[in-house]
Amino acid sequence: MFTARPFYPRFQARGLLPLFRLGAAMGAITTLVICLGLYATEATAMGLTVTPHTEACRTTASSAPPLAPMPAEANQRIPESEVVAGQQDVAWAWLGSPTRRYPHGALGSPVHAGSVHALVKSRAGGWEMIELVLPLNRVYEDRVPRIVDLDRDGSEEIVLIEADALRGASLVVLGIDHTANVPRLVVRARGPFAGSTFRWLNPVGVADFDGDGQLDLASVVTPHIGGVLQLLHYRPPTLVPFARAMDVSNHRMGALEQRLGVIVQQLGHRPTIVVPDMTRRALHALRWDAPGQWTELADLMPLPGLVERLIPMPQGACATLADGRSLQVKLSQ
Ligand SMILES: [Ca+2]
Ligand SMILES: [Ca+2]
Repeated sequence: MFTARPFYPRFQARGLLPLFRLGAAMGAITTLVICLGLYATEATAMGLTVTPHTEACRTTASSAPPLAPMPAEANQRIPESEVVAGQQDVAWAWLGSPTRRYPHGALGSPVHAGSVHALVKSRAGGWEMIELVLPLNRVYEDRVPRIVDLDRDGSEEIVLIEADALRGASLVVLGIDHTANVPRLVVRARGPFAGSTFRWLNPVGVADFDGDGQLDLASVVTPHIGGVLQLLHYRPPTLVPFARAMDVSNHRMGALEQRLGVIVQQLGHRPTIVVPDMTRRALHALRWDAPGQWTELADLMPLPGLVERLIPMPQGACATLADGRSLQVKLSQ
């Protein structure tokens, strides 16, 4: 068994649920203890517990040293974007070539990336800086390259949001091609486009959601206007959607923060996705069972404020609310 991976490995570096089978959650007793408007003690829905957290949510930094020093060129990355370190054959990856040619402010700025760059290990064992430059009708509408070995062949892939001037955003997986003398960044697989100009999507992470032994991707399509949680198989040259669920959002329009959904892996169970509903005032805990069948492990869990960020914690997540409060979210089954 492998562990579900959030997309940020080292850095920082309703009502309408027609496809859901509410499973064990139906009929569960929800206890909310709210004192004087404060979320004083504990709120419990079946399988999901939310408690105040005394500390600010923090990501756990990797203790592993970088594979190679960060190149100076990474300082030329687009504003407010991340340089991300890999663990196998991608030492670093970052977004470059800032451009305003796709003036969409989903991430708070109309400046997006016209290229992606990576320091990768060559077949000879040295480190090579490589890049992929997009055509003029495309940008990376993203701020963080996600490095993950999706097919577990020892070579890492890079997952990005690429936006087309007419068809909107799609999820794209880049890989390192070694068939030439020097390594090249190439597109390995692409998911469906969101549909039209300025339609966006935001990835959640990777895990084996259907239990076939292969890693899959999870993404929320159009998180600002009726988000749809989509699960996709990695089947180069395509990312093939195989499940969808409504009433979710993992991004606030205009926010730089893209981390608003976590994947919880529990022994003996398929991965569970904890993600806000469209209002971002409640959390879903969703596990895919079979075509057309989801289990919602908890009743929709109300929160005492708008959630702005969800980052992984053991068996759950740390949630940051818009007013700065932190909550500990735990899945108990
Ligand atoms: Ca790979
Ligand atoms: Ca799978």
